[in-house]
Amino acid sequence: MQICYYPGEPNLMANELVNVTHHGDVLVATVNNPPVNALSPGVPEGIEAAVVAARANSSVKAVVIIGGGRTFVAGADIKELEQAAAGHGSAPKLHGLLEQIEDCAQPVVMAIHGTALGGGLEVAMAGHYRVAVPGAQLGQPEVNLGIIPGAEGTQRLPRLVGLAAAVDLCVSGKAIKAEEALALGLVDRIIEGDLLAGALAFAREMAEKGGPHPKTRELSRKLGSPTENAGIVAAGREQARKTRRNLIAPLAAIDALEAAVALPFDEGCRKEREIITELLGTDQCRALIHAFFAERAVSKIPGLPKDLPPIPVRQAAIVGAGTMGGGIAMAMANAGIPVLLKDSDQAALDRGVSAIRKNYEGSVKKGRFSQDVMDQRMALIHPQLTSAGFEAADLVIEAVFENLALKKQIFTELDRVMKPGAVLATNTSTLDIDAIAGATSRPDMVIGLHFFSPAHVMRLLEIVRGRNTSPQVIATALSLAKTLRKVGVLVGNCWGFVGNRMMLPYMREAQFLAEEGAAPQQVDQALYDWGMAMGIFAVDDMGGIDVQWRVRQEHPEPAGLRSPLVLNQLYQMGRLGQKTGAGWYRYDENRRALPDPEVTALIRETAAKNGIPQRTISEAEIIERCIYVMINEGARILDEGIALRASDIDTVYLAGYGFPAYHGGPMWYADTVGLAKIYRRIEEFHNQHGPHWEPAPLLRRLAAEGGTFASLDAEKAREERVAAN
Ligand code: 3H9
Repeated sequence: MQICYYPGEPNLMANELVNVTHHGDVLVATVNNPPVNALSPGVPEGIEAAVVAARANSSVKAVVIIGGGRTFVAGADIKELEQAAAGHGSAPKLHGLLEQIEDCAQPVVMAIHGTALGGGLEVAMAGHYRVAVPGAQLGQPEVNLGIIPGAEGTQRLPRLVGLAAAVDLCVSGKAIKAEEALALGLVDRIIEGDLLAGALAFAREMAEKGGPHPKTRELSRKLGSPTENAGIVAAGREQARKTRRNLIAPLAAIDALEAAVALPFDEGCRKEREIITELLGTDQCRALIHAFFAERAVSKIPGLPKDLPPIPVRQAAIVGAGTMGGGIAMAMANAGIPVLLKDSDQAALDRGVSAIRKNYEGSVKKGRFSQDVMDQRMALIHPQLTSAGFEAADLVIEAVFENLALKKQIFTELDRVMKPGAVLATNTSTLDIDAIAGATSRPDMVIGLHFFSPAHVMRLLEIVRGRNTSPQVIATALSLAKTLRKVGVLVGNCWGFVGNRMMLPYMREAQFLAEEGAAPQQVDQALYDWGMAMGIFAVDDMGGIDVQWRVRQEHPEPAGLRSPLVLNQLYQMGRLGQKTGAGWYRYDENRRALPDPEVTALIRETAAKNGIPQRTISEAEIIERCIYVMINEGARILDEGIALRASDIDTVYLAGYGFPAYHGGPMWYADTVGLAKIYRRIEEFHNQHGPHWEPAPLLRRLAAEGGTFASLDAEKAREERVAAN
């Protein structure tokens, strides 16, 4: 293999990000920009130089463009887009590169493995042909970042796959496998075995066949008639409004795709450029880019050596086969980890196993996986009444109900049974990890693994570090989160950790709003319209009024602070939420929540008895009080070091609490509104509603300094870099 750097032709020189090699009469350009071969500055230039060189060299009969390392090109460099979204620069312009590729007289073959996403797929579509390994993933995920494909993707994609499939891909942002891409016409051949060898053979075959080779921009066969297209576009818009609620980008993507079928290619490209430029200036785009990097920042733990090897988890054990234990067992089995599922009560164990089976059967029925896969997963879960075999497990997760005395007793027993070096984890959602660790002789091996229900579905895993938890146990928990395809966020030990500690004041404030005159359904509608996945009263009914009641018994408001009044009465009336058919709402036979006049009357009576005046409350006040109360608690959590970064709090809320990603998470949203404004409102609420609105000291300081949570994160990151060097 000869490496050619084109000495003497500096303008055409491929660079260190793109290697050029000659394989006989085929020129191969290999993108080497780890980890994901993003189109960072230098990469488009490198590819273009390689193609220009090929075009000028008559001995080159074909070109193959391929990714080095684990993937083809996973898109534009999102750091560059982040800069553009912040007003520094513009979206990368790839038109020149794409034209060079498409106008090349020799066939240009894109050889895809790993992922061809966003700008990566856009580059690939400018090639005359695309080949891919089985399972390679192709997609236009730009809407997840608040933008649209902006490198002519909205113009080439419908020409290759038709408008309907293009709308589906651009609106959903989903990636499809090479096999589906082949069926759609996005890929020309699947290469089994060595990709480069297959791509070289394909390229020679195409060169032999002779040109002209298909230029995607000139294809029109799949563009459809105006009548057909009008129907597709209308249906797409309806779908986008339903499935991508409140998001601007999916609708904008449809506008650009509509231009592709209605306008000449160049005009369509101009329209696409206008749209992406506009989108890059939106709060939604900045928030979604923040959410992308926030999720990736959680695995960077200051002081935790990167090369610290996690303890391999080859065998797991779980204590408690209830909803949480069963869900965690499924999460383990889904990742291929054998798991012993213990419950000391035969009936509870049977119920747990049958719930797991039912759940898997549902997935098989829906076609999510085959009966074989279900059988394999079931075989990995070993229900049992004793701790037999626990001594061989590398990790045990206790998932019994929230009772400290019981948990301590279980940990004393686990300490006796588990082998040295095993990780002892608790799934507690509120209790003191150090108190639980104190029941063992090895507090360094104890950690909180707070899963969210349903544990095999929800992406968030709060990893709670105790006072003595060892770095290796933390590294193991972070690595386990990745294995389980979850977002593991390391948090400190306090009541409720990050998520539930912020949730409690949020629930409380919603109840105060109801007592002051906003109906539960009005509060819920305002929150839903703002973007929350569910209204808070509906959440309360789903989780169980008894659950919240118990939490409030164990964790009452400090003396002198206002406390919600109606919840106790619902509890006493046996209105425990969805499970009893009534809570804040009444539920019909289809579990549809209906406003209940009985609750309205109960709230009115309670307010009257307690001298709480009733008034009309605006949607804006509902949002401010519900969201700002979380932000205020988040600021305390950050100040106390319970969360490492404001962006970690955002990730907790985005991955586990149905917070809308286009608001970036509570702390990012606070920055967007402006901390001075938020602080002023909190002061007003403090004066109006009492001491539970005491502003957090960190919020006061940042508001006074004109700071933001994001700048605080950036400052910390800088200090950590300095400390690490
Ligand atoms: C686009 O293309 C716009 C175009 O239309 C052109 C407009 C003009 N850029 O996720 P991981 C980093 S928009 C920069 O943990 P995985 C990531 O931050 C883009 N950096 O790996 C992380 O860094 P660190 C469309 C990126 O194996 C590291 O790579 N494309 C980019 O679990 C590893 O990432 C997308 O939206 C990027 N494009 O998953 C794809 N991608 O180690 C976005 C990743 O410092 N990327 N990084 O924390 C992904 O979905 C996943 O990263 C991928 C790999 C599936 C590729």
